[in-house]
Amino acid sequence: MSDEHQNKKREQMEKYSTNDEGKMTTNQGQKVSEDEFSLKAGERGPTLMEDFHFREKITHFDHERIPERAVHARGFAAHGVFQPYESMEEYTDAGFLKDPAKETPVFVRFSTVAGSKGSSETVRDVRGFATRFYTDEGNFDLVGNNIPVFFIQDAIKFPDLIHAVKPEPHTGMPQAASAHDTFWDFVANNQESAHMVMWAMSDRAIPRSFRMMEGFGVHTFRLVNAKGEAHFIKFHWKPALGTHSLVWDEAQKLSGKDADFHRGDLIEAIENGDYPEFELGVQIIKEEDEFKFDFDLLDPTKIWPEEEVPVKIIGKMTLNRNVDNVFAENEQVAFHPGNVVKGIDFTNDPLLQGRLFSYTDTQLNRFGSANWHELPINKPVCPFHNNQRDGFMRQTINKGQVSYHNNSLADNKPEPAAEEEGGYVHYQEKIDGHKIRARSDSFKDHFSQATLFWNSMSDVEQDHITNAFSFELGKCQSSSVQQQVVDMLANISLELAQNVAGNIGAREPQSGGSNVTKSSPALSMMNTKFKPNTRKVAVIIDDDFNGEDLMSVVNDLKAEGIQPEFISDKLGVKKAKDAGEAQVDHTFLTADSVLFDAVYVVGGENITKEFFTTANNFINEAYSHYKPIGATHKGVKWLENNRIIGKAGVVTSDDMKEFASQFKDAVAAHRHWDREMVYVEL
Ligand code: HDE
Repeated sequence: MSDEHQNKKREQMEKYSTNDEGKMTTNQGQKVSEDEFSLKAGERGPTLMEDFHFREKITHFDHERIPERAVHARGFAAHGVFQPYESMEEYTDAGFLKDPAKETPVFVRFSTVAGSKGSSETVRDVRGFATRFYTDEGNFDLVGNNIPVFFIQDAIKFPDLIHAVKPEPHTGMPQAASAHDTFWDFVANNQESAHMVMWAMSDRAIPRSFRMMEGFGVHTFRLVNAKGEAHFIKFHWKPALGTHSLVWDEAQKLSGKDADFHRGDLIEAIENGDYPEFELGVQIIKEEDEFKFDFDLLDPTKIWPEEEVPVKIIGKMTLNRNVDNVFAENEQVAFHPGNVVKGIDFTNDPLLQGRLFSYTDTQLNRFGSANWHELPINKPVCPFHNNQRDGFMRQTINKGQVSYHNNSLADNKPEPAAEEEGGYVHYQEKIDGHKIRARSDSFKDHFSQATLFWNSMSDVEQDHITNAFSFELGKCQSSSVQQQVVDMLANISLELAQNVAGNIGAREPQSGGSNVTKSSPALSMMNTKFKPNTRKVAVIIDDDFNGEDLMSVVNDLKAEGIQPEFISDKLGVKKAKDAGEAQVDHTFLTADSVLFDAVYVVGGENITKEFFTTANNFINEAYSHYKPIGATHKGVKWLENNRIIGKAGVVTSDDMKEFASQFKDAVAAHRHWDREMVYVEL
């Protein structure tokens, strides 16, 4: 085992790992002499019941599947570490947040919500962002999403929401998509969803990469310090590479070209040593300020605008190791928002309260036993013991006679007090109320923050939201549902409602609108970080290119963390006209424009018509997705043919140094929205 990235969790998991090297045996340890033919009565005779090897192999296979997650079935995970920048002792007694020298192992699973386990990864959906911290004081699971609010305010509505968004029961369609009647019928008739659907229709719901998403704990939690003093907080993850998205047409095409696009991207980045990094931030509100805001802190359909309550960055998470086995780690991890450590506590957010029940229950269904905490990926790195015993698949051999409390025969008592012994003590919030099934009046404003979100978007982002609503509602069959949603949108923005109505043939609302004029610049992805690192550039190349110039550009791009890959008509080697050659990574058959962030057209001296036509489609598609396009040498001629020279994000130059520098900036910008499309003249 290499010592790189060694930590307590890894050491623990290594004990369960096997390389399956050596001679094959049955599960009982008998050496297997033959694994190709079952035992038969005669070469052409029936298989014999006594073939224990056959029976064992088939039986195990028959039972290999476990139920997929009810939601978030499609996901992928990685290991890493978290380290705080400073001690958060003032706010929390959580050990892993108090010592800046301490590295805590983490395991993160990213996911889509609606799709089944085998669905495409680039669909329009919320992304799960679940992080487990294996702290010395037990597991802390921050089970969040890449969108900071949720569709509903009370957990009792979760089954309704999920029934509405999952494939419709009478057809089993559509897979991994919200663009159908039942989802939008739910939204129109449960208008607390208004804020969240604005996010879900924005580009946040089609991330470029798991590495380029923000993460949010969504609910308000409490941090509690050693003195028992509490603060309300919200958790944030901020990606080092900034928050970036696909464009919708690209996302849809990617679903076909590479349904594993996001996991592939994560695996590759970690393999290349480009470890994804996320900074942990907290927004903090004093207990006595609970009622000072125009939203209720317990309402999970509300954000705390960053301009009003700044995000304090408190540490960094680095993902540095891929999983060894997808089932044992990715599938068997059982997150639970109720897994907290001392110093972190819940609030009365009714969505969070309901989640605290659901996650235990769902794991019982997935694993068929209460012993899932014994699975290697779920085991805390600190010792754990109590009087719980037995059950299906129990592995621990609890020695001794005592499995009850109180007792006098053993010393297995609870730790009495938080401060002295580290036992978890719940924050002693005073509660006084009537038993009642109701929504608090303070939860009833469903539209102000939806408008805040809309106001905060750039023109491009607003266009994308309008188009997304038009797409989703355009896919609905029921004109009543379409109209109900349009009428609902009028409460957020009349302009949005009217534009969507125009696109889908619904009646344009004439009144409505919002008097919210505030905006929150932090919500716009235009204000994120822009970096060239790990962006993939398709270098289109044929024989007789200028070798020296190409290498100069490629080296300069690589120095900026950009990843050039060579694309041509055939695999093999392409020869330069001067010195050098290039190994082709992909052909036009195996690669596609949507798999790259940018295109660099180098060309060659004597390309064929077929080559030119195929390459042209590649370039045009990248252009239509607003991607950076660069060209030197013969490539410049091609772009002239396409009439795209001089357009935004299109870089050409005779000077290779200057070209590489300008192209790098164009790549860092990611998309060039102010680019005009080239239309066919009528
Ligand atoms: Fe979940 N959610 N959820 N959820 N959730 C599950 O638990 C549930 C909610 C989230 O990668 C399930 O182990 C209820 C909000 C993530 O393994 C299930 C409610 C947020 C993941 C469940 C919510 C989330 C899940 C399915 C409403 C963001 C994937 C399998 C009260 C803060 C974790 C499982 C992973 C998974 C229930 C709402 C995030 C069924 C009842 C809000 C990231 O237990």
